[in-house]
Amino acid sequence: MGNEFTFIHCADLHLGSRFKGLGTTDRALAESMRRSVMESFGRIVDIALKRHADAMVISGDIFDDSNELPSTRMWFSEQLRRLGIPVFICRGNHDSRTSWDDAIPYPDNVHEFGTEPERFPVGDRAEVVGISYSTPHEQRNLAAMLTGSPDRFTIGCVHCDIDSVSEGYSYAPCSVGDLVGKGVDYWALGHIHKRNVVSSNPYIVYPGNIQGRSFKESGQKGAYLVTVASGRVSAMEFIPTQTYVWENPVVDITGRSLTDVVQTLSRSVHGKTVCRITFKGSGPLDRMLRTSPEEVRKAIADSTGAVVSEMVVQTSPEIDLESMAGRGDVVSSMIASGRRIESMPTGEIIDIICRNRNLAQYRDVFEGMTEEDIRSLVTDALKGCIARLEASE
Ligand SMILES: [Mn+2]
Repeated sequence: MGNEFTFIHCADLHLGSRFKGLGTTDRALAESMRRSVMESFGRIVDIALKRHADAMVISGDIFDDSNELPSTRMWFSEQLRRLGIPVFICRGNHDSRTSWDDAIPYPDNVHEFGTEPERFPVGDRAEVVGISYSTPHEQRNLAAMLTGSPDRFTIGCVHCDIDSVSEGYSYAPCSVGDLVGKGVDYWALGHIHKRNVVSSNPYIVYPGNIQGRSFKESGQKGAYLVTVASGRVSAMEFIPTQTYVWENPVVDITGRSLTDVVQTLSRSVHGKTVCRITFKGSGPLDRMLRTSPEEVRKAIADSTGAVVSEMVVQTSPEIDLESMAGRGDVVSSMIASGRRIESMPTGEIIDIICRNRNLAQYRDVFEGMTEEDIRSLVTDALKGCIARLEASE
């Protein structure tokens, strides 16, 4: 090994995941989703080979519990054999012991950490220290049990829950303080599915899982390629490898046609995106969203190529003050008060606005506005009040 050394860090593969939350009746899509997790890991292996990585570190949750079948372990094992370089694995809370563990061994290039700290050299200037879960609900502070050698670049491989970024499953709990000053240069962590470089001195990294499986796991997913030169991290590159990206776009329909909305969405979603779209605001599109949502869904899907898995409609109809004014209810008296304020001299309107203490400090701003703008502020406020009132009914 030369002066430079590179390794791939990934975690939370959850091979075998079944996407229970996906609301689709499309069987081909469901099957393609199921394959996506393995595809993503296959791409990570491809990248490691193409970029000539010297090692791979996989920080736990290789399998997805009961979804692990002998065939899944066999497939994983074959991928590691294809990879050929040293691979370091620790077990996490989802890696239950199975009766076929021993019958389907990993190839010789793989080192799986035991339930007490272990240390493996990589070349003559680097090492990997690590430890595996001894039980799914591990309560030991595993990270605190690991230390690095001062004369080597040390990678710490552990599946643990740092309290400050926890997603609520506090297995192998620890704090950032447990990881600093331990002689470990790069903490290759797993457990938190959201990608997060918690610190860069030392490096404390959660690469996130490798394929989103629900709307909670949105955005790009993949692995880090880390380059070490002269005993320090000299480059870190996140490489997305997912097949599907889950996204939660929010669209405001106010003053916009379906074509406008589709155009806006096509900037953020595309083929291989699974999206849950939340519609907000008020306008004519509200009616279509409520009476023929399938048409809206189809227009978006056809134009962007995305899988529109869910649509959350939080819109209200367009406020037509003219027709509402004659209803003889609370809304029409609200409109009457609004109209009264609108017809006042602008100075008096500003006085009314500035009765609100937070707004009073912006009196200069209001006084600098044109008469037309001041009056439309009143109209907008009125429409906003009515929209909220109508939505709450
Ligand atoms: Mn996990």
